[in-house]
Amino acid sequence: MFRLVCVECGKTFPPDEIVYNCTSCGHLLAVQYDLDTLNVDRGEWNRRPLSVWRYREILPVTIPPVSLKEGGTPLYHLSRIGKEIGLPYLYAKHEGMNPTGSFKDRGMTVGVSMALQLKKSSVACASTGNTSASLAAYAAKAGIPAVVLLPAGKVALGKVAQALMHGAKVISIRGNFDRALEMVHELCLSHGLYLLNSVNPFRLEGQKTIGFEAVDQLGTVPDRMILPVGNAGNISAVYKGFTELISLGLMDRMPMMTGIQAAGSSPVVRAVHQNLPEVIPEDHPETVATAIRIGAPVNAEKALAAIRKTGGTAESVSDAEILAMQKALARMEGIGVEPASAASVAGVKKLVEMGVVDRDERIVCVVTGHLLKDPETVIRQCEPPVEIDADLPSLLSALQLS
Ligand code: AN7
Repeated sequence: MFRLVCVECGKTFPPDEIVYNCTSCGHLLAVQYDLDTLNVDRGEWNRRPLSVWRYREILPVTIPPVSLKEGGTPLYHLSRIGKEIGLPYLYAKHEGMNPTGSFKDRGMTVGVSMALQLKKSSVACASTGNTSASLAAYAAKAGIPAVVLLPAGKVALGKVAQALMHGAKVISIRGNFDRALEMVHELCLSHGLYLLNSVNPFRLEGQKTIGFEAVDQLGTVPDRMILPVGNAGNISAVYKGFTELISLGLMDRMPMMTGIQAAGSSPVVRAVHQNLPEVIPEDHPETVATAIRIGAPVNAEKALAAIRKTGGTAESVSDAEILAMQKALARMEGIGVEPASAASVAGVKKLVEMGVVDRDERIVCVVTGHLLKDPETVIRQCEPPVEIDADLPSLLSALQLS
């Protein structure tokens, strides 16, 4: 059994009420389970395949889920990059290996399942790209229509391609993501579409399983979890999941939750550094990592709590640092990620150099989306292929061999 509870005033709502914000104070909602009456068996979990649904006792879905086999993503030891920056226990959880190439699939398998469970017949979101790609695919699997709003000209090519091909109604607005989210929220309230942005507490339930899997794969609790932050939903989700495992007696300590933003779009970092009670939105966020080009993160209050209660921190990285780490991951580790994802690893490098992170920490960086999401940014950074005549002397000459 579960209910929705306001994170600010504690007002509760029944599990089948369609509500995205507290009707009393307007703050965010979270899913709350009766953990002390839950019968969770660690051995039983370990016998199930590594996936979102391994942890179904602490997920809200009671119907057969809408699933494309999400989760179960690889955890890689970053041996070369770790050696270079002086961290022997540095790992990357590659969420780009999900069905549509990002961690959003964990949220959407739960969110779209909940749409059906709540008898909703259409879904919608605003997106910097990955959410729209994922929603389009899961709505297709569920057999219901999806509407997605994108900031015109600011969504990576692969993501738009996915949303279009999976059959969503794709609308580009002449405005940024933050405005698109306001618009789709209003549309959902007035016209009854089911809103699947991360303000929807059920979506975050799916995403918390990133942390569960990381602990299971590592065989121990990491000292620190590092995530790129846009809307701040994912870092909030992973923290919430950990609090549940601790309540269930399945985890004995809390990792330091650490968020990384792009320098041109870093309201959460500013709030942490200046110890502000809440985030001050940025009107004109800008970064090459378009996935996290977000000025008014809707989950900021949850993320600030996660960072502060765990002794974590937040830091920003420049676009140049992001792109350099994207290339390092690709060339030194064989791991292909999109720019926003590289922010988490670029961030840990900076935090080590600043002396904030200890060298003996066991650290899991979540890399959130696949390299192929944003081919245009890749092409801009790499030398184009050398074109030659189709004969061996030309090949040898191109390779500078004699
Ligand atoms: C690759 O798709 O917000 O802090 O609309 O695509 O939970 O927002 C994407 C966010 C990190 C940030 N990495 O996660 C969207 C969207 C990638 C992302 C984030 C996003 P949150």
